[in-house]
Amino acid sequence: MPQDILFISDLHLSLDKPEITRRFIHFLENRAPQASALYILGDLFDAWIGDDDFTPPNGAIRKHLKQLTDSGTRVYLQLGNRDFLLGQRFSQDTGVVLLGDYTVIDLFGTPTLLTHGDLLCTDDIPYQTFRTQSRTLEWQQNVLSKPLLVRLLAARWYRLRSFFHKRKKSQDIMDVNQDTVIDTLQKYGCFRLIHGHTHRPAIHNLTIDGQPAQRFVLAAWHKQAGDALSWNQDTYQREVI
Ligand SMILES: [Mn+2]
Repeated sequence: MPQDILFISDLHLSLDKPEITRRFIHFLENRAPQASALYILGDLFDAWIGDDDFTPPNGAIRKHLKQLTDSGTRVYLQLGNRDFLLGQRFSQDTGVVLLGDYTVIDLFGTPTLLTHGDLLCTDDIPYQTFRTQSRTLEWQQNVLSKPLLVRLLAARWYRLRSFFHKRKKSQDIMDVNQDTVIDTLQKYGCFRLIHGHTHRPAIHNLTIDGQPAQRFVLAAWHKQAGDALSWNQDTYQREVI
C-alpha cells in the first residue's frame, strides 16, 4: 500500500469525552501506522495547562503517540488556541515534532500552508488581543509557575467562561477573514491552505493572482464522528474515523 499523509485537528481531547479519546487511540493504533506522516493542526487537547500535567487522558495519549513515532510514522503538531502551552517536554516524551504557527510543507510536489486557523480569524479583535498577550514569555512563565492544582482549577473556570462567551459572539467573527486568507497565502507563496479551528469542514475554491487556490478546513472531532484528510501522490479524500 502506498504511504499517504494524514491531517487532523480539533480533537479537543478531555476527561469529559472519553469516547473521543478511545476513537483517537484506535486511530493511532490502526490507521495512522499506515501513513508516512500525521499532521495534527492544533487543539489536540481541549485544554493544556503545562507539560507537567499527567492527569487523564494525557498519559495514555503520550504513550500512544510515542508508540506511533517509534513505529516510524512521523508526527507533527501545531499548537491551537486551547493547547498553546504545550511544549518541549511533551515533544521529547512523544517524539512529536512541534511546528510553528505557519508552516509550509511540500505535499507531493505542491507547497501547502498549514496553520491552526485562529490567526486567520482577524475579525475577532478581543481574541487576537488575548492571543498576542498570551504568547509572550512573561505571560506563559507567570501561568506555568503556578502550582498544578491552581492551573487545573483555572482551566476548568476558563473553559466554562469561554463556553458562555462564545455563545454571545456572532457566527461571522468566529470564521476566517477572506482578506487575511488571501494575504497570508500570498505572503507564503502558496495556493493551498489546510487549517482547522472553525469547525466548519469544507473545501473552498478561491482565486489568487488569477490562479486557482484551495482552502481545506478540517472537521472537529467533538461535533462530527471525527475525520481525517488523507493525501497520496494522486488524490485526497476525507476519511471518517
Ligand atoms: Mn481552535
